[in-house]
Amino acid sequence: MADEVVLLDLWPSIFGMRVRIALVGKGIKHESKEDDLRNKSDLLLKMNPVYKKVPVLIHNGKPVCDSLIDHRSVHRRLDEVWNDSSPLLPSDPYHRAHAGQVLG
Ligand SMILES: N[C@@H](CCC(=O)N[C@@H](CS)C(=O)NCC(=O)O)C(=O)O
Repeated sequence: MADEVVLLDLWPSIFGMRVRIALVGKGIKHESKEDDLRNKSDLLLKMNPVYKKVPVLIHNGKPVCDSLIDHRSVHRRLDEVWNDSSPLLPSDPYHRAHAGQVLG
């Protein structure tokens, strides 16, 4: 079954930009949905009920919410699932931690 990847986004968002670059860099087909942060969609409220922020990466119906926290959790997820193409983060845990600090 093909992966379903949806990005809840807002085009000027630097956080969203990080995820967009990662998706394109890894060649992951996805659908982008712009949200209106003054009138947040039901999907955003359902997928990120605590912080209600974009970006949210929805992979096969499951959300990953942060582009920065936990050493870029969206990026880690993309590397874990699409591990056959262009790694976004170093494999070494020490270097990965530094990538999160320096680039975050
Ligand atoms: N920790 C989040 C921050 C995301 C964030 O701050 N998104 C802003 C847009 S750039 C947002 O959705 N703001 C809506 C709000 O604060 O209600 C990340 O790393 O992705």
